[in-house]
This record gives sequence, structure tokens and C-alpha cells, in this order.
Amino acid sequence: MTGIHRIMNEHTNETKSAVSGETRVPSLSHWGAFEAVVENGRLIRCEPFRKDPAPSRLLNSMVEQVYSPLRVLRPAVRRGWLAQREGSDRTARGVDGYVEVSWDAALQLVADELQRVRTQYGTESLFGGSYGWSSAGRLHHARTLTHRFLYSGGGCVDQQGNYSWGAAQFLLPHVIGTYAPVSGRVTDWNNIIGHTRLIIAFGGLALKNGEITSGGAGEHSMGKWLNEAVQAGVEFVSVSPTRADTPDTINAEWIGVRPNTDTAMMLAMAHTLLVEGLHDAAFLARYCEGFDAFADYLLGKPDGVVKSSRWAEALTGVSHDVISGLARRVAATRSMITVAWSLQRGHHGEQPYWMAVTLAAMLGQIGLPGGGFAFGHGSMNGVGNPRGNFPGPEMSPGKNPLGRGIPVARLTDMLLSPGASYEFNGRTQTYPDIQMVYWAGGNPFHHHQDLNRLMRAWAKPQTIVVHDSWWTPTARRADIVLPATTTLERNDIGGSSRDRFVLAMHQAIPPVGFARNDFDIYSELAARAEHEAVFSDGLDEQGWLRRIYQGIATGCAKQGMTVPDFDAFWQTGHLEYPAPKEDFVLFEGFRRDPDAYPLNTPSGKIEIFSRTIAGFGYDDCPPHPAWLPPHEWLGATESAQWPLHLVTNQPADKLHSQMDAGKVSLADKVSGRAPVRINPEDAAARGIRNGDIVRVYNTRGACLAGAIVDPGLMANVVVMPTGAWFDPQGPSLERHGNPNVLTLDIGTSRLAQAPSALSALVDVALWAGPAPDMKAHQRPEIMSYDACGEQC
Ligand SMILES: Nc1nc2c(c(=O)[nH]1)N[C@H]1C(S)=C(S)[C@@H](COP(=O)(O)OP(=O)(O)OC[C@H]3O[C@@H](n4cnc5c(=O)[nH]c(N)nc54)[C@H](O)[C@@H]3O)O[C@H]1N2
Ligand SMILES: Nc1nc2c(c(=O)[nH]1)N[C@H]1C(S)=C(S)[C@@H](COP(=O)(O)OP(=O)(O)OC[C@H]3O[C@@H](n4cnc5c(=O)[nH]c(N)nc54)[C@H](O)[C@@H]3O)O[C@H]1N2
Ligand SMILES: [Mo]
Repeated sequence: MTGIHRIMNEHTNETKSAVSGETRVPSLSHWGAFEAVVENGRLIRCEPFRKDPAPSRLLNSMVEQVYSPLRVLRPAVRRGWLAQREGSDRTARGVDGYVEVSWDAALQLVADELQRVRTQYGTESLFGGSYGWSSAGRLHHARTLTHRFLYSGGGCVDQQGNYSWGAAQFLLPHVIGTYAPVSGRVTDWNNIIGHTRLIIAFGGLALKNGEITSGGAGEHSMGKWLNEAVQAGVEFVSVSPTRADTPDTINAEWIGVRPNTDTAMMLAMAHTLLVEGLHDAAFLARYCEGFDAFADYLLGKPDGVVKSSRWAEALTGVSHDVISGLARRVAATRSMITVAWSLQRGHHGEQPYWMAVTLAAMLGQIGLPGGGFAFGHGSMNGVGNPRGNFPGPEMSPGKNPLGRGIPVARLTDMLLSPGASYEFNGRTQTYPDIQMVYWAGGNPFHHHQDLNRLMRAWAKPQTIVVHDSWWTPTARRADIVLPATTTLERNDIGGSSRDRFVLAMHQAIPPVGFARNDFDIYSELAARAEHEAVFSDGLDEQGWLRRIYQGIATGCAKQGMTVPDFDAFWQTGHLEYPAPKEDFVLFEGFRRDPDAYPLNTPSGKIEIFSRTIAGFGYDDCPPHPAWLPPHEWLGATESAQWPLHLVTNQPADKLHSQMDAGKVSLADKVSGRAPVRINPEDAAARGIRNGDIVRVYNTRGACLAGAIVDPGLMANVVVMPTGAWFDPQGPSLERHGNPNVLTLDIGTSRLAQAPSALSALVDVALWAGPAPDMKAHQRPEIMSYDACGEQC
């Protein structure tokens, strides 16, 4: 026994309790670090990491999920595809049963199919974007491995950007020269606590979102920071359609705003600042480009519309004196404008972000302690954590030889319209003609908008391969399903660049069923196609863990920090970074000396007016921030027919669709369905009471949900969390409460082409009569390996 296996066993032996026979090993998930407690080879508990002051209750769902009857136990092939391959009836995806086959047979089918499609149609017909969160471990991160595998085999069509902050990613570089304030650091909490007097949180600071850190939280710190800020006397204002977006403990003032109208509210605040001379003209002159054109817009010179607070009141539902009063308050003190990522996940989602930067520029506090703008302090645990520039664990996907990708959320457009042209960030591109889709580590039947439309598009490719650990809605719509191990069934290393821990993840139990690691599946497939050496670089699991750790050690050395060697790290179970000595203030250097530290924009300044964007000529993203009514919102003419704005937010009781069948998630279902929150008046008008099953519907689809009557919600707004496993009874009714049958599948604008999930109008009606049985958490019909005889 060498390397990790030896160390693992030593560790296991050391922590074995003589009395109970329990062993415990360190592990990690996106919802936190933990110790896996194992007895007789079975996982029995997940105990929170000792250094986590506020562990997530989501850990309680893990044991039953690992042994869930929904696990994919063996490779399985859709019946129709097994019989007719690329000639199969593709509309039978989601209907057909499956036949279990041997690993050898399954791998050969996948290898042959990859080769056939590449030879017959070219690499540009293979879609391997594989968007999704996968697991927290960075070596066995399924999406990264999918890319590494497909790139090393010749390339694939990829996806650019993400669903989380895709509009910001493509807009912000034009405005501030970087999108680091969404991917990386913003002014940290220590600095806010020390200097900020007033935080305006557009989209609130929802503690539920603090359960999660991408890559895994060693320390859940969001609640702690909020409490410290309150104790330091920081005042909070939450601008959101729901009161629930801030915890009661921070005593936030709630300003209820109509969804997707924040830009209008911020414009009116800017207008108040301008006409009352409260703006910082010296800051705007020295650090910003193009304020004059924007000021003309505020004053209504080009369009005859003055962006006054009375103008905004009619759009936002917020009274004019509240808007102008708030403008005066932020100008009178050290204030931080922090904007949730959700605001840019609606149609024209570029605008609220551009406008928040502009408003902060007018206040002149950018780069000062506790002042300026930030994004996402309440969107994910770890945003604003004080943390030095230490590296996180990283696995490289390599380079895509095809060099081609679509904007992440244009998935259905691509499948439905091969050859069609579209615009994206100043360029015109065409959609490829996809024949084969490869997905591991994501759940498009969770994450994508307008799922009935995706269903139609999903029938287009000849072949779809999915790896997952569970029979998710996406796995149930694939032709070849390969069972992947979970985190607990392999060794890994994880951690987030927002968190101060790097964590060892020891294999706790043997693979469940015949599951294999994605890494091993791809190594084997690569071997069959003779690119294994490029895929694995000659390293196995142990070799990779050491290499990833070496990357950390090298990065730390550059910061003057020596880390223990790998074996010592593995045995300790984690590496803890020291707290930085100085606060991080976004754009501090630029503020101090804009000539020495210019921004990476054409002017070197904050671009309130962008000549580059002007050059694109997009009417859906003009050259300065502007109020552009979304395609669907409460002011649209369609609202006469569809009077409720549907907000689909992140679920408190799971990560996206992961562990939807776990007990934490199930306990929150209302009458077995995903909850829909509705204001008392809207509920009364429809005869709806708490706990009723209702139908939420619009022209795109309908789903059932369980009503929660919520007085802390604006009138004409309903809120549904995402994550309920898609369970359609045909296109007209989804039975379980997956709100993505209702959402709008258009790009935010031609600039970013990001998802517009948060711009959807619906109506709600009481469901009369018995509700249909659900199949969301059932396995598809599977002909077992033992029963299928020669077909296997
Ligand atoms: N309406 C609406 N829709 C939204 C959003 C919204 O706000 N509103 N939010 C969007 C956002 S921000 C995001 S990030 C997306 C999230 O969308 P996804 O990331 O697609 O959602 P997950 O449920 O996390 O999907 C991860 C999948 O990977 C699988 N998996 C986990 N570990 C492994 C592994 O080791 N190997 C393999 N092979 N599979 C594994 C899980 O079982 C699961 O099926 O949703 C988006 N969709
Ligand atoms: N528990 C849990 N936490 C998570 C996740 C999860 O699945 N579960 N997912 C993680 C991921 S991938 C991401 S990207 C982040 C997302 O982080 P966010 O995008 O910040 O999270 P959301 O819950 O989608 O939205 C936050 C709040 O914004 C409000 N909101 C929606 N539309 C508007 C609007 O137009 N104006 C205003 N003012 N407010 C609006 C909603 O009331 C909503 O509750 O969350 C992360 N955290
Ligand atoms: Mo996300």
C-alpha cells in the first residue's frame, strides 16, 4: 500500500473508536465541510467540521441521499436507443424505459458514438458545455473532467459564462474593466463593519444563500458578519419584493420594489442627487467617463422623460419620497450599495449592475473604506470574507481545440436553430448543428428556462450521454446513463477561493452499486480512443491530488507562506489560511492614484458611457445605463392577462436540484409540492388558503405548487424556489412545482445573452379536485442487468 491508500488507512485506523466501531474521515460539500462517520463500511452520519461555527442543516440529507433508491446503480441505455441507435424516436426520451448493460458494453457504446459523430459530422456537432455545479471536490469535479476529456479528444462546443452572474460577466469589463467583483473579491466585511454606516442591499441579504459556497465552505460566516455589522451600528435597507430577503436579526428597513424595476429606482435616486447637487462632481470628472451624456438622460433631454422620483414611483411601486429620501440618506453618510446577483438574472439584467456602479460613482465613495458598490454580499457564503490572495485547489480542463462556445443560456436556441445567427458582446456568431450531447455534473432540466421548450429541443440530437449519481430528470432523458460515484466514494481535495480552508476529502465508503468515478470513466474512454495520456497526463487519483496540492504550495510560497507537505495535510484533513493583515477595499488603488492604477477600460476610468457598447449599436443595451422595460413585468400590457410576477429564487433547503428527495427538502414541501408564496390579498382574491394545492400557469406552461400565504410579500408578486425535480404530465402540467416550466427563455440582451429567468408573468388558481400522483422521485422503468440476457 502506498500513498493515499496507506495514509487513508492509517488515518482511519487512528480515528477508529474501539467501542462503537465507528470510523470518521474528513470530507466536504458545497454546503460545508464535515466528518463522514462510517460503521461496518456504511455511512451513518455526517458531522459538521469542528471549525464551522454555523454548519448547514443540509448535511442531514446526505446519508439517505447516498443510499437513495434513486441512485443509478449500473450503466443503463434507453430502450429505443439500444434498438435503433441514432435512428431512435428521440421524443421517447423521458418516456422510454432503460436496459442495464455491463460497463464494458456501455463504454464501448459511448466510445463508438463519439467517434461516429466526430467522423461523420465533425467536432462542432458535439456539445460538451455540461454546465452545472457538480461536486465540491476539484479533482473529481465532473464538469471540469468532461471538458478535459472532450478537449483532449479533439474538442467540443462549449458554453460561455454562467447562470449565476452571466450578465455581469460580460457587462462589467466594459464599465470597470473586470468582472472580479462577481467572481472574486469585494470590499470585505471587516472593512464594512469598521466604516460603513448604511448598507443598501438591492435583492436583500438572504441568509438562506449563505448555506452554500461554490467549492465548499469550511466556515459558514455570513450570519456572523451580519451580526457584527449590526452590533457596530450599521444600518440596513433591503430593497426587494419580499421581506424574507433579510434575517429579522439585522432589523433591516424593507422597501418593497416591483421585480425588475430597480434600475428605475436607482435612476431616480441619481436624479435626486443631481438636481439637489448632492453628487460628487470632482469624483465624476477625475474617475469617470461620460457622465454628461448620462446626466442629460436623467434630466430627460434626449427622450423628454425626466427620471424623477415621481416617474420612478409609477414604475417601481415605491413612493417618491422614499426614493428621494433614500438618495439623501446615502449621500449623507458612508454607504455601501450591494446588489444581489439575482438582479442581473432578469431581462435587461445588465442595467441594474451598470446603474449601481453609476449611482456609487455619483456618491463619490468608490475606493474609500466601507463605501462604493459591491455585488453578492448576500448571494453566497464567503462573499466579502477577508481572505488573502491564497490559491484554492484547481484542476485544469485544458484547452478546447475547437475554440467554440455558445452563451451559456442559449442552449435551447442552439438545439432548435442550427445555423441561425445571433449577436453576443459585439460579435455575430452562428449556432452549430449539434448531433450529440455529453453532460456530467449538471441538470439542465433543473437549471434552464422554459423547460417545455427545452423538451422540444432535447429531441433534436441523435445521442445524449449523461453521467450522474442519481436518476435526475436529465438522466431520465438521456440515451446512455453512466453511474457516477458521490464525493463520499472517492478521494478528493476541495475548497473555495472565498473561504479560508482547503479541505482533504477522504474516501469514506466503497462505491454504491457499480458506480465509478467520472475520472475513471473518462480515463477508460480516453484509452479506447487513444488520448488517455493527454487526458490523465499519466497521473492517477493520488498523483492528481498531489499535483493539485503542489499548485497550492507553490501559490502559497509566492505569498510567503510555507504549507505542510501533502501527507501531513492529508492526515490533518485541512489547511487553514491566516487572516489578512489589511482590509480589502474594492478599487482602493484606483482611487488613490488613477494614473498609476487605471482600470482596464478604454478610458482607464469607470465608463458611465461606453463608446465600445455604443459601437455595438444594441437597442437592448444602450451606451449608458437606462430604464428598459423587461419583456415581462408588472407594467407590461400582458400583465392585464397575467397579473402576477413570478420570482424564482434559490431554495433554502437544498442546492439547486441536489438532494431534492432528501429529508430537509421534503420537509419544506407543501402538500407534497414546491411552495409558492403569495400575498394575502392575491390569495384571497383567488380563494387560496395556506396549504392549498394551486396551479401556477402562463402561456409557456403550468405547474402545481403548495400555497403559503405570506404578508411579507408585495402584492402581485409570487415567489417559488427552484429545485423541485421536473415531473411533467405532458407539456400542459408539471406536477411537482418546477417553476422553470414558466420562465422566459430569452437572453438578457444581445450584449450578454444571459438568462432572463427572473422576468416572468403568471397567474395562480386553486387546484380543484384530486391532485395527480407524482413521479418526480421515482426511478424510470429499468430492465435489470440480470434479467436482460443477451441484450447486455
Ligand atoms: N428559474 C431559475 N432558474 C435558475 C436559477 C434561478 O435563479 N431561477 N438559478 C440558476 C443558477 S444561478 C444556477 S448556478 C443553476 C444551477 O444548475 P445546476 O448546477 O445544473 O444544478 P444542480 O442541481 O446543482 O446540478 C448538479 C448536478 O450534478 C450532479 N452531480 C453532483 N456531483 C456529481 C459528480 O460527482 N459526478 C456527476 N457525474 N454528477 C454529479 C447532481 O446530482 C446534479 O444532478 O440553476 C439556474 N437556474
Ligand atoms: N441555500 C442555497 N443557497 C444558494 C444556492 C442554492 O441553491 N441554495 N445557490 C447558489 C447560487 S448557484 C447562486 S448563483 C446564488 C444566487 O444568489 P442570488 O441571485 O442573490 O439568490 P436568489 O435567491 O436567486 O435571489 C435573492 C433574492 O433576490 C430577490 N429578487 C429577485 N428579483 C429581484 C428584483 O428584480 N429586484 C430585487 N430588488 N430583488 C429581487 C428575491 O426576492 C430573492 O430572494 O445563491 C447561492 N446560494
Ligand atoms: Mo448560480
